[in-house]
Amino acid sequence: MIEVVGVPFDLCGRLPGSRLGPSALRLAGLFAALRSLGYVIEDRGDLVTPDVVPYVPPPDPDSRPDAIRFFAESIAALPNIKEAVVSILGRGSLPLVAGGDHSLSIGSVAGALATFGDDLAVLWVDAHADLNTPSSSPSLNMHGMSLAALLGLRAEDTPKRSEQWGRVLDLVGPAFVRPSRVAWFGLRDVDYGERRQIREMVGCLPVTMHDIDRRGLENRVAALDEWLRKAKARHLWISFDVDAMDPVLAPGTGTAVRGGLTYREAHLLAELLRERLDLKDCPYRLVGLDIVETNPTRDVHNETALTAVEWAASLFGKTILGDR
Ligand SMILES: [Mn+2]
Repeated sequence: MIEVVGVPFDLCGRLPGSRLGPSALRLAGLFAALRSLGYVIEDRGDLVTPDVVPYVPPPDPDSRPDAIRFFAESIAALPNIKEAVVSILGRGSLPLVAGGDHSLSIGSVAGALATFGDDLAVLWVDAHADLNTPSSSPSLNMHGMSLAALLGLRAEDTPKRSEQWGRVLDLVGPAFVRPSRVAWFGLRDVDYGERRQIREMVGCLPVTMHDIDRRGLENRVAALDEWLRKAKARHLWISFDVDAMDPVLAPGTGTAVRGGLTYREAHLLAELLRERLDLKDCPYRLVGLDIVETNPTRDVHNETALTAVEWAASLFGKTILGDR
């Protein structure tokens, strides 16, 4: 059974609009797609609704605020997301968390950590590494800090930002994701501080677009599978940021970067992951999925949500000849 929870929260993204993402995914036929594969799927509704529309000021390179943007709203929303995931996992169901900006994954994956401890591997399908801390983040938007929070990364910072970051880490812990249990797929826009961080993370697996171009997608999924087996975590959480896909295919997102996964690459990734998950000897199982950063205000005819729904269908077992 799959339980869908919508998180229409977008205050920690670059642009407002992904608060409409859960509705866009529902309207794109998420439920029909998964039901047709034989799953029982329940809609748990939407969790939090921001009651403000943020003013996004033009970037000012000379002044950086001494606080995480929309910290109060975020720190109020995250425990609800975490609790929802804990209770869905407690019922033995698979949570599908529909966002919303990527900061929600701090809450969703924290729910998995609370349930499975650090016996958890995380696959971050994203153009970005999301490894900034408040001290390295140029924008102070928390959607670029989610993995840093889940890893429990500490950083030297101003007293105010340190206090805020400490509260985020308190919400995630005591168990954090181990650096050797993080993989990315589709990376192509990585900040300076994040590159350094990745180099320090012994055992992690960053699969960049360069790697995919060079070695081939099937080869990189095989490497991912091998890595997952070595990482020895029995539970896998996939966090799917729609900006992993090329903006030609998925324009409806706030941080589009050219050169992403094509339609066929994205689907092959999902299908190959499903093939491996279905193997009798597969030592890990899929325990949860985020689909984040779908922003209908940037989209054309809801294409991005439609593509994300089709991607999820492939991940949950849809094949062309449908022999299951
Ligand atoms: Mn992201």
